[in-house]
This record gives sequence, C-alpha cells and structure tokens, in this order.
Amino acid sequence: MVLTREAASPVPAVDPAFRRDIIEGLSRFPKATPPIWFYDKRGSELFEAIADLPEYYPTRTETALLQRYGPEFATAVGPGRAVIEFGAGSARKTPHLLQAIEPAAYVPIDISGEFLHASSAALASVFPGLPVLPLVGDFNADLSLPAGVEGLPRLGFFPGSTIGNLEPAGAVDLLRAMRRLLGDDALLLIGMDRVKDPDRLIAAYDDAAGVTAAFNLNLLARINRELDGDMPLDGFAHRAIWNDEKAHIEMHLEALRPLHFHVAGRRFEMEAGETIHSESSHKYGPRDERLLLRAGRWNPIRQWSDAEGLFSLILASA
Ligand code: AVJ
Repeated sequence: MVLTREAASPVPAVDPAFRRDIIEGLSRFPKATPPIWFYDKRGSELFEAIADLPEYYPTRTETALLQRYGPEFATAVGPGRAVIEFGAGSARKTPHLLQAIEPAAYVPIDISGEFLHASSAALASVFPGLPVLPLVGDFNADLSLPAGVEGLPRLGFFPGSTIGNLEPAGAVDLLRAMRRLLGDDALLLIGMDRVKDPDRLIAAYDDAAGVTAAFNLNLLARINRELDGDMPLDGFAHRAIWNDEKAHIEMHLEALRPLHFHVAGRRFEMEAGETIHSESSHKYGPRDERLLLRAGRWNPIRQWSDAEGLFSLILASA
C-alpha cells in the first residue's frame, strides 16, 4: 500500500520521525531540534557549500590529512577490509582513503537517500572493481550491514567530526554501537575537531557569506514544506555561540520579534529573543579524544593532526 502511494506521488512521504522530533523539540523549553534534520536535499547542498567556505577549516584540513597520510593508513590498516562509512553524504573525502588502502568493499551509510545514491554511483565509476553497497538509514538507530560484507574484516570510517554533534553520553553510546556492528577485528578511523581559539570557531559557524545562516534557516523551510508549517523565515536570525564550559559551538534560530506559528496543526509561540537550539558541535582536546574513544570501547592506536592542531584523525582498534 505504501509502495503504491509513493509510486503514484512525486512528493516523498514525510518521515514520521521528523514530525515527532520537530513537534517534541518545539514543545519543550528551551526549544531544541536534532541536527540530523538539516540534511534534506537543499540542506545537504548547503553543507557542501559550507565545506568550501574560507572560514570552515574542518573539511579542508581533514581532506589534506587523508591525502597526505595515505601510505601510513595503508600500513596500519592493511588491504582487504570492508570500509563502512557513517554519514557519508557526498563522500568527497572517501576516494583518498579508498585509493590508499585497497579495500574489499565499500558501504556508505547516510540518512539522505537521494544524495547517497548519486555519490555511490560516482564512486563506483572511479573504483570499477570495488563493490559499493549503499545503505540508507540513520546510523544512530539499529542497522545491519549488507550480506556482501559478511566475513570481511571492517574499517569504520567516521570523518568530518560528525561525532561532535552528539552529547558526550550519546557519542559513547554510538561508538559502542559501532563496535558491536563492526565486530572484534575491526578498526575505526574517526575525525574529531579540536578545541581552539573561540574567534576561529565562531567564524567557522557564522561565515561572512551567510551560508551557515542559510543552512540553519533551511530547517524552517523544510518544516514549512513537509509539516504544513507557517514559520516566518524573516522572523528568525542565525546565531552561533561558543559554550566554553561544555566545549561546544551552539547554533540557534533566534526569534527577532514575538512570533506565533503553526506546525503540523499545532500552534507555537516565541518571545522576541527566544531561540530554537538547532545544533551543538563539540570540540575535543587530544586527551579528550582518546578518553572518548576508550569510553566507547575502542583503543586508540594512531593519531594524525595538521601543523596548527586544528583537526585530528584517530585510528582505533576494537
Ligand atoms: C557535519 C556536524 C560536522 O558540526 O561542523 C557545519 C555541521 N553545522 N556548520 C559541524 C555544521 C554548521 C558540521 N558537522
């Protein structure tokens, strides 16, 4: 029945988890929504544009590390592993890793199916002999790996400091779930963004061109479109603040005047200055990174960083 409806309609069905998370998040005080919902098609495109911004150092720094240390990964990891990438998105960094290590299969996992299938096809054409087995889903929920990787030793690849979106307790839970999913002989290569000068951090999340603001505000456009909302986009402003105590950047959508709006048939009100906390991005120091991994049941074995110490790649074993 669901299949018939989807085939007949060009509009994709609304994810019930999206509705639930947004209604719940707008109903609580302070208002807060999970960052996974940024990534509709437009949101994924805007994130790609963020990655190219002069102020947004993480993508460029991590890509340079992947390019530069390929031979060291190859030695540490060995050939013949199934590479499982969590939150693959456009998978722009992946070719550097795949080129270096001679993998036996590649499984990109992402919540945005449209994006995932396009990037998987592109990658498969660059690596003709490599089985590419994309998996659409939320890696924070329970997943099972495709049959094609059974019996292969795994390398989890979790770049981009995506782990930083989770509160420490959630990050530990996710690392443990990855450990269970990947098995006893697994390795994990994970990118983490370092604690640094707050001005540098704030600039990365509040760029001069306003791309991060557009990314944040796109959540409201998605809510209006998919949840029959009337949130006034001109009633909100993007804010990025550094919370030093929690060592994370916070993104908020701040009401510029008293607002009332509807989402999925419900009415909400906001005072001027009240915010929707839309994302936290945690930053880790060198010892924090290792402690987090060990709490998640992984043993850090190697670590690579740039000369300025902006970003870190860590290899850990199960
Ligand atoms: C994709 C979660 C790593 O936290 O830096 C970028 C998302 N948000 N600019 C990050 C993001 C605003 C990004 N991660």
